[in-house]
Amino acid sequence: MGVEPPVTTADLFRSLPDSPDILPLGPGAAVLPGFVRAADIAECLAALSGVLRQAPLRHMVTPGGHRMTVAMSNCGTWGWTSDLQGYRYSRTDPVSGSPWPPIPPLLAGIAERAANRLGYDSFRPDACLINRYRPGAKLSLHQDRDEHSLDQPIVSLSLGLPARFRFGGADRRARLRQTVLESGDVVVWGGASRLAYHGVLPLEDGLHPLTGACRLNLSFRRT
Ligand code: MD3
Ligand code: FE
Repeated sequence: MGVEPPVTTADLFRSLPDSPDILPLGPGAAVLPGFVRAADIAECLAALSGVLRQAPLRHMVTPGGHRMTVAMSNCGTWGWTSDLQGYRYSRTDPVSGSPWPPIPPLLAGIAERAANRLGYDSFRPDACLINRYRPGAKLSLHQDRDEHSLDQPIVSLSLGLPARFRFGGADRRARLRQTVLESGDVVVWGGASRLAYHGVLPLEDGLHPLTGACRLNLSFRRT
């Protein structure tokens, strides 16, 4: 009868993610829960309010003619837009005709540090899509494929009310998994997960101390 070698603390840790603050979601994708702490979230929101004064949130229309329930805006060199003509990145805000406001350095720094944690050492976002969900707002299952840099991740920062997020694989038929994204959570979507189908279920009612009855999601991209 063989005697098992003793289980060491190192053995126990090998079966866990590299670090308890990184939760793998899929190939190349991971959540950094609470990467932005409550005290810093207020500063993120202050930076964001400056952006939204220059480029107010608006409900875009899909190429199919549906008004999106999520209100959107952008900062960065490029901004994502949708209208009856299609989806595209534009240097200017179609509402004002002016360039989108720059990405506030505080926010770009958070996205870059999060990407660094997952091994992307040269992530420099040139676009940041700002999504605002009020109760009932949702995002149907889709892929993000309007960018050229599919080797670069998308980094998302959630602020305010929690949301149920669904994601599958690069094939629409892949089975869906769900996770709740909370205020301060950052998700890095790279590698094989970059083209994963994903969406957000209708936001539930609630009140967040910093955002009130809404959730904001910032997704940092390299076009
Ligand atoms: C997974 N926004 O704006 S961010 C979007 O919470 C979008 O507002 C969601 O999907 C939101 O396009 C999710 C997280 C996210 C962003 C890009 C991804 C997840 C992704 C690209 C590939 C796979
Ligand atoms: Fe998306």
